[in-house]
Order: sequence, then C-alpha cells, then structure tokens
Amino acid sequence: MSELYATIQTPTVKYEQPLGLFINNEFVKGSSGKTFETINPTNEKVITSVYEANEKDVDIAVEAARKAFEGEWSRVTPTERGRLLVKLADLFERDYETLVAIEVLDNGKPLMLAKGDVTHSIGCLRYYGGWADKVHGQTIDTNVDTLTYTRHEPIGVCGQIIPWNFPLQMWAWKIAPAVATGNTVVLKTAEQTPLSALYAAKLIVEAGFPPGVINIISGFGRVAGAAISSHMDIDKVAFTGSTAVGRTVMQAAAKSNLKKVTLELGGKSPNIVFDDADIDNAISWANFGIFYNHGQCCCAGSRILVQEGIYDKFVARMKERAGQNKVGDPFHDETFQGPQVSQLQFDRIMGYIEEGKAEGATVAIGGDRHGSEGFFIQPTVFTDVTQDMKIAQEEIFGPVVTIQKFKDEAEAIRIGNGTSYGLAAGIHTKSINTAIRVSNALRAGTVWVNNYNMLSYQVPFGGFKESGIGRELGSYALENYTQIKAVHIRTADALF
Ligand code: TXE
Repeated sequence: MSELYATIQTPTVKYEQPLGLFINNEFVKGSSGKTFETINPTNEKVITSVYEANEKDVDIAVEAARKAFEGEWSRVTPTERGRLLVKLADLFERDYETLVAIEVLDNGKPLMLAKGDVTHSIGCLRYYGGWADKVHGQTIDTNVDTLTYTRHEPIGVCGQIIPWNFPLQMWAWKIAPAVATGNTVVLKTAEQTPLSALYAAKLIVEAGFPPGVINIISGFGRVAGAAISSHMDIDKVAFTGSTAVGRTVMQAAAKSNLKKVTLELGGKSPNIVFDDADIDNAISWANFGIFYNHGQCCCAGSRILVQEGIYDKFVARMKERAGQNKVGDPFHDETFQGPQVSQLQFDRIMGYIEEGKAEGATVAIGGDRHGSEGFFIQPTVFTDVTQDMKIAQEEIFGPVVTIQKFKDEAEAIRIGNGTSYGLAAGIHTKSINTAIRVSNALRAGTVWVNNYNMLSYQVPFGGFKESGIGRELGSYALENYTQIKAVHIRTADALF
C-alpha cells in the first residue's frame, strides 16, 4: 500500500483507509504534503494521519468542481443523478460494518449509535436519490401572448463545512440534496473525524459519479474552512458548527462574492415536563434527550424544565436514570455513552461543570471525569439552577443537563424561550391542548411532544434565532440548493 492508504484494524473490522484529499475522483497528497493526526478518543492514541488541505488545495478542488458543473455533470439527467445516489446508498449498505467501525473508532460513539447513524445516512442518500427527478418549475399564466415558466436550477459549486458529532450523517445531509439537484461539491470534514468521509469518498468512485462532482478535503477550519467561506468561485456555503464560527462564515461570504449561506448552529434546547406527564415516559426521553451521543447534539435537550408538582419526584428519578447509563468502551454492544470526541471538548465541558459548581448549582449526580484514560465524562445532572447561570445559557455540548423548576405554562414558555438559541424543544404532557399551545409559543425549529431527538430525513431541521439560517432535510433542503429562473417568452408580435 502507498502512503495514501493505511490498513486499520478495529475490534470488529480490518479495512483499507484512504488518507489523501479526494479531488477529481482521486486521492492526492495535497500541495504541501502535510499531514495531521486523528486521535482515538477512547484511548487518546493516534489512529493514523491524513493529508491536510491548504488554500491552494481548496482552489484546486473548486476548479475541479467548477469544471464538472459546467461540463459532464450538466449533461447528466436528473434520473441518472438519482440512480447514482441510490447506488451510493447500496454501497454504504454493503460496507455497513466498516462504516460503523470507523465512526466508533474515530468519533468514540458507541456501536449502537453508530449503527443508527449509518442506517440514517443510507436512508438519506436514497431519499434524495428519489427527489432528483421530481424538482420542477411551474408554468404561470400571465397573458395570452406570453409563455412564462420557472426553472429550478442548481446553484453551482457548493462549499460544505461539517462538524465531528455525526461525521457520516452530516456528510449525507450535505452532499445528497446538493448532488440530487445538480450541484457540485467541495466538502471539508472536521479535523477531529476525517476518516469515514474519506472511506465514503472511495465509494463515490465505485458508484460511478463523474470526476469533480464530489470533492472531500480534510483540514482545519481557520485555513481550509476559511478558504471555502471566502472563495470567489464558490456559489453557496453550507455550514454546521458553532454559532461563533457560523458568524465568521457569513461575514466571509458577505465580504467575498455574497455566496448563498445556510447555517445549522448551536442550541440550548428546553425539555419541558408538565405535572400531568407520564413520568416514566418523560424520564426516559429526558435521559435520551441529553445523553444521546454524549450530549454532543446541537438539539440536545440540555435544559430540563419541570413543573413544581412533580419536581422532587422527577429529580430523584432522573438521578437514578442517569446513573444507569452505561459509560465505557464504545465497541461494547451495551455501551450507551462513549468518550467525548477530543481533549479540547473534554476540557470545555469540564470547564462548564466547574463553572456550574462555582455559580452555586448543585451536582445531583456526576460532575467528574469517568475513568483515567480517554475523554470520558460522567453523566452529570445539575439542580438549583437559575436562568442567569452560564450553565443555563451556553451550549455545553456534553453529558451535562440542568434541571429548573417552573410554576405554570407561562413561566415554562418564558424560561424555554430565554436564551439566544432556538433549535429545538421538548414538551411532556397528556394534554393535547397544552402540547399545541406550548409548541406554538416556543421559538424553536423543531418541537418534540412526548419524545425527543427523533429525527427523520423526510422532515426539515434547522434553527430559529441564533441557531441558524435555512432548513436541512426533507423537501425543504432542496430550496437551499436550487435557484429560480423565470422565463418570459413572447408569442405574438412586438407590442411597442
Ligand atoms: O466547532 P467549530 P468546534 C458547537 C458546540 C461545541 C462548539 C465548538 O457547542 O462545543 O461548537 O466545537 C470548521 N471558517 N458545535 O470547535 O469550530 C471546523 O474545521 C470556516 C455545534 O468543533 O464551529 C469544523 O469543520 N470553518 C455543532 C466546523 O467548522 C471553520 C457541531 C465546526 O467547528 C472555521 C459542532 C472558520 N474560521 C460544534 N473554524 C452543531 N451545530 O451540531 C472552524 N471551522
């Protein structure tokens, strides 16, 4: 094997890992030849090193994407685009065990969750494969001497910047709607988790996509990410990550060529439990709402609001439930919570836990690291939390939840809406009227009633307020990747 591949042995699978930048359907070493390490968060050891993209590599990838967009790809029929996406989904399915193992190894998410991620990614590719030949314009009657119609045309070259919390799922969410609608793509993965995206890149060639349609680069945000956001020949940028970087991306887009921008950013989502809720159900979803994916979810139900009548009972049950979550080796079948993705994220989260203690909140359970190796953190529940505390306002992005007490519906809505974010919310009640009133009043892009974190690729996802701009998934995502052209054809002699 050349240095462009490494043989990797995981506890479940041995496989060939591509390491290069994926440009024009080939793995290449990049213009500097520089590499960077990717770390296994379970044992803090280096898994391998991948090639690092700089500004010049972004230029080269964009050139390849532009050439494909204006050339071969523009002549591929919508039906064929759909077939290619469905073929790619079939290849994901064939290599399911490998993709699952890579996610567990590189990200630290447990097997049971990684399986869900890969299954979801396969479904997402197929779903948008189905859409490819169903995106049409309209004919519009204006007057008898004119034929007027609209075309839903692709935007062009799309820059896509993804995070590390769902490496493969984000890959599919971004690439599938873009390619289904006839765009070409330069996607930058997160520096913490480059591996599954490169493995999936190999499958792009096998599926039969023409060179340059999908380009995948590994690299750092401040270099390759910044080069994408400010590139003069990228027509659209789609970003998922922190609100702080989202602002930077939008500024760079405005200062360069006013490329179209969609952002999926952070959250501090309330999960509201009313007195009349089924307590077993509410505890189960509150636990899943925050501890799923170790709290590394933009929509995590990180603020539990409980009505005063059941507050004491709920806190006691939540402590008990959080303490039962199995934390440990993500390759074990029963593990529910693995390590956080990186030392940096571990330090950030531990910093918030210390801050919460210093601010006077009570640690009901957890509050410390788990074990002595790997980036593991105990499931942590804070009580005696007030609305002004940092832990009640800022996104912690770890297995840490706050519980606040409320009196009535109006107070629940006020606290629920009381942050700068607006990504998601949960409501637990047996009353349909309460559920509808409160879900209408919450300023959030998604509301779950008597469940939490249940995402489907058929359903739009995105944020109100500072949680983002635009919607991913469902038919709504197609709008992010198409622009409308109105054509007026005069069918009679000139009027003037
Ligand atoms: O995010 P960044 P980080 C939140 C969460 C987390 C915090 C920090 O609160 O604790 O962000 O995580 C690229 N120009 N979310 O530091 O930096 C970067 O390389 C262009 C929420 O990992 O935003 C990566 O590919 N791109 C979230 C991506 O942005 C830049 C998911 C995300 O990294 C860049 C992840 C720049 N200047 C974190 N700087 C969600 N919404 O799901 C970085 N990047």
